[in-house]
Amino acid sequence: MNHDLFADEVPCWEETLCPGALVLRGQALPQVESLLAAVETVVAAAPWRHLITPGGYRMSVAMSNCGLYGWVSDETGYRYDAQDPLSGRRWPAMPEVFRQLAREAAERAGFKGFEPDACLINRYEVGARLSLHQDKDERDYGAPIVSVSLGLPAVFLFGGLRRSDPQQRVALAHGDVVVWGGPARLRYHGVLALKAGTHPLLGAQRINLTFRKAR
Ligand code: MD3
Ligand code: FE
Repeated sequence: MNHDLFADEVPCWEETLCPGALVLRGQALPQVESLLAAVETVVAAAPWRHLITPGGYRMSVAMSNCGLYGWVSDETGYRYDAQDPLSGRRWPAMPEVFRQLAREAAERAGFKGFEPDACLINRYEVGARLSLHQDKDERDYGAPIVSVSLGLPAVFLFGGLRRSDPQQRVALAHGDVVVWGGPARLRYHGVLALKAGTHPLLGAQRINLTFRKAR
């Protein structure tokens, strides 16, 4: 763990969880207000919805997307789609503040020139969880995924390359940014059920942004 204080970077604590997984504690804090305003703009056009898994279950996490592609799930499977199935229209454009934050975080982790074409926005209300999974619907595993946590803290489960590998638990708090790439890119991960609480800006919820290169 080291404390970085370069003139052109947001000061924050860097923690390496494992090779390829870098936590930037508080990296998003200076942009939180613009990020939340941008989330509101996106969900005004592409409202929160609970997707159905191919197995027929309703996800407890509500989702929306912005950018060229959005991650969707239904009875037929998971995919990235250029259209929002609710409206039949393209997803809202990726806000500039999203793009900037993702690019800067990726660069700090050694992925220069990260240009995400998809941002999945997850909303957790109390009790919502994300079971253990891999993110493997993207074309190029050479590109990292950048995640931004806002609102109530969550316990993140970080496993290995096999579902049965042991998992570490990592607390992710408001403003934390994580870059997952290289050897961490295909690790299993999930989020434990969100505990009750009240965040001063977001109330009883957690919002997570994940930036991806889908195509
Ligand atoms: C590790 N979201 O949207 S972000 C997801 O907090 C997802 O909403 C969680 O997992 C959330 O797919 C976790 C952290 C994350 C995202 C992608 C990863 C961790 C990852 C990809 C590979 C390894
Ligand atoms: Fe994931």
